[in-house]
Amino acid sequence: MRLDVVTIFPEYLEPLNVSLVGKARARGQLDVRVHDLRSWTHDKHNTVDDTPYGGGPGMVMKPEPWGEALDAVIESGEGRPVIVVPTPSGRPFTQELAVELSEKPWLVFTPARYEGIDRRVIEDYAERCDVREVSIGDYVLAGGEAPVLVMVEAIARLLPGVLGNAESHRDDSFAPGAMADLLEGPVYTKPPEWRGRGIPDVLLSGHHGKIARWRRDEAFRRTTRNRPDLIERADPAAFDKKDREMLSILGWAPGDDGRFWRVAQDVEE
Ligand code: JDQ
Repeated sequence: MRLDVVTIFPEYLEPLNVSLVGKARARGQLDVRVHDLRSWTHDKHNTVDDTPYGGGPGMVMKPEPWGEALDAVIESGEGRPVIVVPTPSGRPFTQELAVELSEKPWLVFTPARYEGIDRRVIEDYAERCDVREVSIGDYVLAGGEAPVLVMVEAIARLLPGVLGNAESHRDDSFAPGAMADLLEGPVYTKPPEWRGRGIPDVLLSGHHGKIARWRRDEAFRRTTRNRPDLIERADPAAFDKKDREMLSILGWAPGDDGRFWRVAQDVEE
Protein backbone atom coordinates (compact mmCIF):
# COMPACT_ATOMS: atom_id res chain seq x y z
CA MET A 1 0.00 0.00 0.00
CA ARG A 2 1.16 3.53 -0.79
CA LEU A 3 0.38 6.43 1.60
CA ASP A 4 1.08 10.09 0.88
CA VAL A 5 0.68 12.85 3.47
CA VAL A 6 0.69 16.55 2.52
CA THR A 7 1.19 18.84 5.53
CA ILE A 8 2.77 22.09 6.70
CA PHE A 9 4.25 20.08 9.64
CA PRO A 10 6.17 17.14 8.12
CA GLU A 11 8.00 16.66 11.46
CA TYR A 12 4.65 15.92 13.13
CA LEU A 13 4.55 12.72 11.06
CA GLU A 14 7.90 11.45 12.45
CA PRO A 15 6.11 8.73 14.49
CA LEU A 16 5.44 7.01 11.14
CA ASN A 17 9.15 6.06 11.25
CA VAL A 18 8.78 3.91 14.40
CA SER A 19 6.97 0.90 15.77
CA LEU A 20 4.44 -1.01 13.69
CA VAL A 21 4.21 1.47 10.81
CA GLY A 22 7.98 2.08 10.76
CA LYS A 23 8.66 -1.67 10.63
CA ALA A 24 6.07 -2.21 7.87
CA ARG A 25 7.85 0.51 5.86
CA ALA A 26 11.26 -1.05 6.50
CA ARG A 27 9.89 -4.40 5.28
CA GLY A 28 8.56 -2.78 2.10
CA GLN A 29 4.90 -3.51 2.99
CA LEU A 30 4.11 0.20 3.18
CA ASP A 31 5.41 3.03 0.99
CA VAL A 32 4.91 6.24 3.01
CA ARG A 33 5.77 9.64 1.52
CA VAL A 34 5.42 12.84 3.57
CA HIS A 35 5.38 16.13 1.64
CA ASP A 36 5.75 19.73 2.81
CA LEU A 37 2.81 21.75 1.45
CA ARG A 38 4.99 24.87 1.49
CA SER A 39 7.15 23.45 -1.29
CA TRP A 40 4.18 24.21 -3.58
CA THR A 41 4.08 27.91 -2.64
CA HIS A 42 5.82 30.57 -4.76
CA ASP A 43 5.93 33.71 -2.59
CA LYS A 44 8.77 34.83 -0.32
CA HIS A 45 6.85 33.89 2.87
CA ASN A 46 5.55 30.51 1.63
CA THR A 47 2.00 31.63 2.41
CA VAL A 48 -0.58 28.85 2.83
CA ASP A 49 -3.40 30.78 4.57
CA ASP A 50 -5.59 33.83 4.10
CA THR A 51 -8.57 35.54 5.75
CA PRO A 52 -12.02 33.95 5.40
CA TYR A 53 -14.54 35.36 2.92
CA GLY A 54 -17.61 36.54 4.82
CA GLY A 55 -15.47 37.48 7.81
CA GLY A 56 -15.09 35.71 11.12
CA PRO A 57 -12.18 34.51 13.23
CA GLY A 58 -9.13 32.56 12.12
CA MET A 59 -7.60 31.85 8.75
CA VAL A 60 -8.39 29.45 5.88
CA MET A 61 -5.89 27.44 3.84
CA LYS A 62 -5.51 28.84 0.33
CA PRO A 63 -6.53 26.56 -2.55
CA GLU A 64 -3.53 27.05 -4.88
CA PRO A 65 -0.81 25.25 -2.84
CA TRP A 66 -3.18 22.32 -2.18
CA GLY A 67 -4.10 22.13 -5.88
CA GLU A 68 -0.48 22.09 -7.01
CA ALA A 69 0.53 19.61 -4.29
CA LEU A 70 -2.30 17.18 -4.97
CA ASP A 71 -1.82 17.39 -8.76
CA ALA A 72 1.89 16.56 -8.31
CA VAL A 73 1.23 13.69 -5.90
CA ILE A 74 -1.54 12.22 -8.06
CA GLU A 75 0.63 12.54 -11.20
CA SER A 76 3.49 10.69 -9.46
CA GLY A 77 1.51 7.44 -9.18
CA GLU A 78 -0.62 4.99 -11.13
CA GLY A 79 -4.40 5.46 -11.14
CA ARG A 80 -6.41 7.55 -8.65
CA PRO A 81 -5.85 7.50 -4.89
CA VAL A 82 -8.53 7.74 -2.23
CA ILE A 83 -8.08 11.18 -0.65
CA VAL A 84 -8.67 11.25 3.13
CA VAL A 85 -9.35 14.70 4.62
CA PRO A 86 -9.34 14.85 8.43
CA THR A 87 -11.94 17.32 9.72
CA PRO A 88 -14.13 17.63 12.82
CA SER A 89 -17.15 17.76 10.48
CA GLY A 90 -16.39 14.51 8.65
CA ARG A 91 -17.94 11.04 8.80
CA PRO A 92 -16.79 9.04 11.85
CA PHE A 93 -13.61 7.01 11.46
CA THR A 94 -14.63 3.51 12.55
CA GLN A 95 -13.08 0.06 12.43
CA GLU A 96 -15.32 -0.61 9.43
CA LEU A 97 -13.84 2.37 7.55
CA ALA A 98 -10.31 1.31 8.59
CA VAL A 99 -10.97 -2.11 7.01
CA GLU A 100 -12.35 -0.52 3.83
CA LEU A 101 -9.38 1.85 3.49
CA SER A 102 -6.88 -0.95 4.23
CA GLU A 103 -8.10 -2.63 1.01
CA LYS A 104 -7.18 0.38 -1.18
CA PRO A 105 -3.83 0.45 -2.98
CA TRP A 106 -3.21 4.17 -2.48
CA LEU A 107 -4.32 6.74 0.12
CA VAL A 108 -3.48 10.46 0.17
CA PHE A 109 -4.01 12.26 3.50
CA THR A 110 -4.43 16.05 3.61
CA PRO A 111 -4.11 17.20 7.24
CA ALA A 112 -4.97 20.90 7.42
CA ARG A 113 -4.41 23.62 10.03
CA TYR A 114 -6.17 26.94 10.80
CA GLU A 115 -9.94 26.66 10.10
CA GLY A 116 -9.44 24.10 7.34
CA ILE A 117 -9.05 24.08 3.54
CA ASP A 118 -10.91 26.29 1.02
CA ARG A 119 -14.01 24.23 0.11
CA ARG A 120 -13.29 24.38 -3.62
CA VAL A 121 -10.28 22.06 -3.21
CA ILE A 122 -12.45 19.24 -1.84
CA GLU A 123 -15.10 19.84 -4.54
CA ASP A 124 -12.52 19.87 -7.34
CA TYR A 125 -10.79 16.59 -6.35
CA ALA A 126 -14.12 14.91 -5.63
CA GLU A 127 -14.78 15.20 -9.40
CA ARG A 128 -11.96 12.77 -10.18
CA CYS A 129 -11.07 10.98 -6.93
CA ASP A 130 -12.89 9.26 -4.07
CA VAL A 131 -12.62 11.96 -1.37
CA ARG A 132 -13.47 11.04 2.26
CA GLU A 133 -13.88 13.74 4.90
CA VAL A 134 -13.33 11.90 8.16
CA SER A 135 -13.53 12.75 11.89
CA ILE A 136 -11.66 10.66 14.48
CA GLY A 137 -13.98 11.74 17.29
CA ASP A 138 -16.15 14.44 18.80
CA TYR A 139 -13.48 16.75 20.15
CA VAL A 140 -11.67 19.62 18.46
CA LEU A 141 -7.97 19.37 17.62
CA ALA A 142 -5.77 22.15 16.21
CA GLY A 143 -5.06 20.28 12.97
CA GLY A 144 -5.33 17.05 11.03
CA GLU A 145 -1.86 15.56 11.67
CA ALA A 146 -2.76 13.64 14.86
CA PRO A 147 -5.84 12.16 13.11
CA VAL A 148 -3.55 10.98 10.27
CA LEU A 149 -1.31 9.17 12.79
CA VAL A 150 -4.38 7.55 14.34
CA MET A 151 -5.88 6.47 11.01
CA VAL A 152 -2.60 5.20 9.54
CA GLU A 153 -1.95 3.03 12.60
CA ALA A 154 -5.48 1.59 12.51
CA ILE A 155 -5.17 0.89 8.77
CA ALA A 156 -1.56 -0.41 8.74
CA ARG A 157 -2.16 -3.07 11.39
CA LEU A 158 -4.83 -4.58 9.11
CA LEU A 159 -2.45 -5.05 6.17
CA PRO A 160 -1.50 -8.67 5.47
CA GLY A 161 1.71 -9.58 7.31
CA VAL A 162 2.08 -6.29 9.20
CA LEU A 163 1.25 -7.64 12.67
CA GLY A 164 3.68 -10.27 13.93
CA ASN A 165 2.36 -13.47 15.55
CA ALA A 166 2.76 -12.06 19.08
CA GLU A 167 0.36 -9.19 18.42
CA SER A 168 -1.74 -11.04 15.85
CA HIS A 169 -5.34 -10.11 15.05
CA ARG A 170 -8.12 -11.25 17.31
CA ASP A 171 -11.90 -10.90 17.09
CA ASP A 172 -11.62 -7.43 15.58
CA SER A 173 -10.02 -8.63 12.36
CA PHE A 174 -11.78 -11.97 12.03
CA ALA A 175 -15.20 -10.41 12.40
CA PRO A 176 -15.17 -6.65 11.74
CA GLY A 177 -18.58 -6.28 13.41
CA ALA A 178 -17.59 -8.15 16.57
CA MET A 179 -15.65 -5.31 18.15
CA ALA A 180 -18.55 -2.91 17.63
CA ASP A 181 -20.86 -5.17 19.68
CA LEU A 182 -19.05 -5.62 23.00
CA LEU A 183 -16.01 -4.12 24.71
CA GLU A 184 -13.17 -6.39 25.83
CA GLY A 185 -12.95 -7.40 29.47
CA PRO A 186 -9.85 -7.16 31.71
CA VAL A 187 -6.60 -9.03 30.99
CA TYR A 188 -3.89 -10.39 33.34
CA THR A 189 -0.38 -11.80 33.15
CA LYS A 190 2.43 -12.91 35.52
CA PRO A 191 3.17 -12.62 38.41
CA PRO A 192 0.19 -14.46 39.97
CA GLU A 193 0.22 -12.04 42.91
CA TRP A 194 1.11 -8.33 42.70
CA ARG A 195 0.77 -5.85 45.58
CA GLY A 196 -1.51 -8.30 47.32
CA ARG A 197 -3.78 -8.66 44.29
CA GLY A 198 -4.34 -12.08 42.76
CA ILE A 199 -5.79 -13.31 39.48
CA PRO A 200 -9.49 -14.29 39.21
CA ASP A 201 -9.55 -18.01 40.11
CA VAL A 202 -11.43 -18.97 36.97
CA LEU A 203 -8.48 -17.89 34.79
CA LEU A 204 -6.23 -20.37 36.64
CA SER A 205 -8.81 -23.18 36.46
CA GLY A 206 -7.91 -24.41 32.97
CA HIS A 207 -11.66 -24.75 32.34
CA HIS A 208 -11.94 -23.20 28.87
CA GLY A 209 -15.75 -23.08 28.83
CA LYS A 210 -15.91 -21.30 32.19
CA ILE A 211 -13.14 -18.92 31.16
CA ALA A 212 -14.96 -17.96 27.95
CA ARG A 213 -18.19 -17.38 29.91
CA TRP A 214 -16.41 -15.28 32.55
CA ARG A 215 -14.78 -13.16 29.87
CA ARG A 216 -18.11 -12.56 28.19
CA ASP A 217 -19.73 -11.60 31.52
CA GLU A 218 -16.90 -9.13 32.15
CA ALA A 219 -17.37 -7.75 28.63
CA PHE A 220 -21.05 -7.13 29.47
CA ARG A 221 -20.09 -5.42 32.75
CA ARG A 222 -17.74 -3.06 30.92
CA THR A 223 -19.98 -2.42 27.98
CA THR A 224 -23.09 -1.64 30.04
CA ARG A 225 -21.03 0.71 32.22
CA ASN A 226 -18.89 2.45 29.57
CA ARG A 227 -20.87 2.11 26.34
CA PRO A 228 -24.58 1.56 27.08
CA ASP A 229 -25.29 2.79 23.53
CA LEU A 230 -23.69 -0.42 22.17
CA ILE A 231 -26.09 -2.60 24.20
CA GLU A 232 -29.12 -0.48 23.24
CA ARG A 233 -28.46 -0.84 19.53
CA ALA A 234 -27.23 -4.45 19.60
CA ASP A 235 -29.25 -7.07 17.75
CA PRO A 236 -30.77 -9.09 20.65
CA ALA A 237 -30.50 -12.24 18.50
CA ALA A 238 -26.77 -12.04 19.25
CA PHE A 239 -27.45 -12.67 22.99
CA ASP A 240 -27.73 -16.21 24.35
CA LYS A 241 -29.51 -17.33 27.53
CA LYS A 242 -26.48 -16.64 29.75
CA ASP A 243 -25.97 -13.22 28.13
CA ARG A 244 -29.59 -12.35 29.02
CA GLU A 245 -29.08 -13.57 32.58
CA MET A 246 -26.00 -11.36 32.93
CA LEU A 247 -27.79 -8.35 31.44
CA SER A 248 -30.63 -8.87 33.91
CA ILE A 249 -28.15 -8.96 36.82
CA LEU A 250 -26.67 -5.70 35.49
CA GLY A 251 -30.13 -4.08 35.46
CA TRP A 252 -31.09 -4.43 31.79
CA ALA A 253 -34.27 -5.93 30.28
CA PRO A 254 -35.69 -6.50 26.78
CA GLY A 255 -38.26 -3.95 25.58
CA ASP A 256 -41.20 -4.51 23.21
CA ASP A 257 -38.86 -4.74 20.21
CA GLY A 258 -36.56 -7.23 22.01
CA ARG A 259 -33.74 -4.68 22.31
CA PHE A 260 -32.30 -4.16 25.76
CA TRP A 261 -32.65 -0.99 27.81
CA ARG A 262 -31.54 -0.04 31.28
CA VAL A 263 -34.28 -0.68 33.86
CA ALA A 264 -32.29 -0.41 37.10
CA GLN A 265 -29.74 1.92 38.60
CA ASP A 266 -26.06 1.54 37.70
CA VAL A 267 -24.46 -1.57 39.23
CA GLU A 268 -21.43 -0.90 41.50
CA GLU A 269 -17.87 -1.84 40.46
C1 JDQ B 1 -8.23 20.25 11.18
C2 JDQ B 1 -10.43 23.22 13.41
C3 JDQ B 1 -12.43 23.54 12.08
C4 JDQ B 1 -11.17 23.44 14.56
C5 JDQ B 1 -7.94 22.46 11.31
C6 JDQ B 1 -7.73 21.36 10.50
N1 JDQ B 1 -11.84 14.67 14.96
C7 JDQ B 1 -11.20 15.85 14.73
N2 JDQ B 1 -11.13 16.82 15.63
N3 JDQ B 1 -10.48 17.84 15.13
C8 JDQ B 1 -10.10 17.55 13.87
C9 JDQ B 1 -10.55 16.27 13.60
C10 JDQ B 1 -9.40 18.46 12.97
C11 JDQ B 1 -8.90 18.00 11.74
C12 JDQ B 1 -8.30 18.88 10.84
C13 JDQ B 1 -8.72 20.69 12.41
C14 JDQ B 1 -9.31 19.83 13.32
N4 JDQ B 1 -8.54 22.05 12.45
C15 JDQ B 1 -8.95 22.93 13.52
C16 JDQ B 1 -11.06 23.26 12.17
C17 JDQ B 1 -13.15 23.77 13.22
C18 JDQ B 1 -12.53 23.73 14.47
